[in-house]
Amino acid sequence: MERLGIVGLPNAGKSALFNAVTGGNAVVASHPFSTTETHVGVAHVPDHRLDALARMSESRKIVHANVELVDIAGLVAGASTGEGLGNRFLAGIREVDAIVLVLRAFEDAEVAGGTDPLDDLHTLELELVLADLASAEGQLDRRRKAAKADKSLAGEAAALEAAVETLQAGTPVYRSKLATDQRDALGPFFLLTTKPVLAVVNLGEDQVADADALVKPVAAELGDAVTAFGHAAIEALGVSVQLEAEAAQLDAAERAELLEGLGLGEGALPRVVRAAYHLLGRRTFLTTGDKESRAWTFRAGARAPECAGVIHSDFQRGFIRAEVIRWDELLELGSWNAAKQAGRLRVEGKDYEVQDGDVLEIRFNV
Ligand SMILES: Nc1nc2c(ncn2[C@@H]2O[C@H](COP(=O)(O)OP(=O)(O)O)[C@@H](O)[C@H]2O)c(=O)[nH]1
Ligand SMILES: [Mg+2]
Repeated sequence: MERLGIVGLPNAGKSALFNAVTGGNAVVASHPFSTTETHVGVAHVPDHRLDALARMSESRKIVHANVELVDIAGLVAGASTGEGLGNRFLAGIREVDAIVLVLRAFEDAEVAGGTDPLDDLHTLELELVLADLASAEGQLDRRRKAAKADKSLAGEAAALEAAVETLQAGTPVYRSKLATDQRDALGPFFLLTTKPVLAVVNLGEDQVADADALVKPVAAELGDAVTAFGHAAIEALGVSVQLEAEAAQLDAAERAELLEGLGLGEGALPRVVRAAYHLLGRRTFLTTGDKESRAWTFRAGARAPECAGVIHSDFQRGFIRAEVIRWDELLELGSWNAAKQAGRLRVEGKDYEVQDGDVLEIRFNV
């Protein structure tokens, strides 16, 4: 399962966000090191397509895609040189697939800390950059030597050199000018700022109306890096974490009423999880029937047999073909049988690139 690491300064609202998204119970408190150990929880990826198909099929069970969330404490200014919990947060960040930066905007005299999300961003980035710089510089000599002995390693060494230059200028790799193939070549070095980033600007209830004005400068600063798949590697969202955490405690109808009343639609928490899922290059295909409707996670660009293997390795090994239809076409036709009779199920072979929102049935033989 993909892991998202929540990173931010003390009191930015990391644990509150973690709890709101996972329904977990990380300690939420207004002092810097209340969370000295890392909490891990699982969040559903909300998906209205799945809900609609489950209603259509009258499924007895609905299974969402999931992501793992980690509440990583301990990042303070100077952490890379031993302040606070020192470098301990770094190990936590190395293990995640994407970083969720929580940047505080909410104002509350009782809760220590600054309230300018750009200040938070710069402080966090500096610590991440310093950590990466130490790590990248530490590996450079060895890589240069290795590249001299083996020319096929030259690309890797050159990418590392470019990264060191970027980091020395104080710029995280995710918003450097490095080309996509150079970024890919940095994979083996396990840097922190090569990971996709979702910035969550934590708004006070009274700031929700000004969300755009508070989020825009952060989005502009982060830039618009794209991944090897050509989709955004960086995104910024405004969320009133506390408000949404309170809403998350209510039952569905009350929650919808509260959020609608504030002009927040379905709320921002589903968007946070979905945005992160997409930054990771993850996509969803669906299966539906009276027993269950289910969202399955696959890698953007994967072909039908690989996707079949997500359901069961036998499906991949013995893959014959897939019957495919887009979720909204299926919904319109009303049932799998109706789609079949109308001749609307496409028959796709081994080379078919599965699309986000496809509904599949796999034919296999082992
Ligand atoms: N007023 C207000 N307080 C918040 C908000 N989000 C978090 N807090 C409070 O800020 C304090 C620190 O939150 P916490 O999630 O523990 O921060 P962490 O240190 O980043 O994990 C707690 O007292 C929260 O109740 C918010 O949106 N508005
Ligand atoms: Mg915390």
